[in-house]
Amino acid sequence: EDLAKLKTAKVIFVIGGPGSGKGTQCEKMIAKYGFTHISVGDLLRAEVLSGTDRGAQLTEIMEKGVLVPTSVVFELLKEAMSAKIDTANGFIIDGYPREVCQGEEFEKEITECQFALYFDVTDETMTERLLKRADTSGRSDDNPEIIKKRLETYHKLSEPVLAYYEEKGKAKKIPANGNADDIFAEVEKVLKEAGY
Ligand code: B4P
Repeated sequence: EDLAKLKTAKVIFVIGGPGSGKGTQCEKMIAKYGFTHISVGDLLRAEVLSGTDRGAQLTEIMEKGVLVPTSVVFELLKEAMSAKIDTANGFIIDGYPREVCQGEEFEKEITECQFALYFDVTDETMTERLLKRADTSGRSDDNPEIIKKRLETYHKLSEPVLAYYEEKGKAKKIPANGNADDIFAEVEKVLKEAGY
């Protein structure tokens, strides 16, 4: 019954490497357009803090800079969407899909996304941003060794996700090495074209 409702959801995916500015741009989109934001990274960190068995296993995985099993991510995502479906005015799902199979599963079980926003940033810039955030984030994965690993994981598993949506004609690629306001101006153009 829940799944039937979810199938009616409007969904925009936000993808890009670690430190590509997903969270930052999502905040701006929520403020301007009133979308409902789901950050998969935040869901996973909340699960860790909740002290469940599922959470305990996640800490270890995230501190290795690798991806959490797709089945776990999908369950958390469905729970989070279900909790908000009655009030949601379109979802932006941030940090998903991070592997092609995640996108395929979502499409099969829930719905096709409207499009995937992709933030295109060099490894150097991503690394710089994450190291800067490390001063204040308290995130155990914001350290040089794990950042390197996260970038590797990203190139191997998440970059193919861009190609997957390009093939479907659904990728919206945004150059995102610059400052957050200039990047947001590009995001606004994409959303305007999409009718928002
Ligand atoms: P996430 O929480 O998604 O972490 P992230 O990739 O680092 O992105 P985040 O949104 O935090 O950073 P942002 O680029 O906005 O994932 C963490 C871990 O969770 C993964 O490694 C993985 O293990 C697991 N996980 C998450 N999703 C998963 C999935 N679908 N499947 C399996 N596992 C999953 O910003 C970074 C910094 O840059 C910030 O400090 C920001 O202020 C700064 N910044 C942003 N834009 C800037 C700009 N234009 N100029 C200067 N600085 C900027």
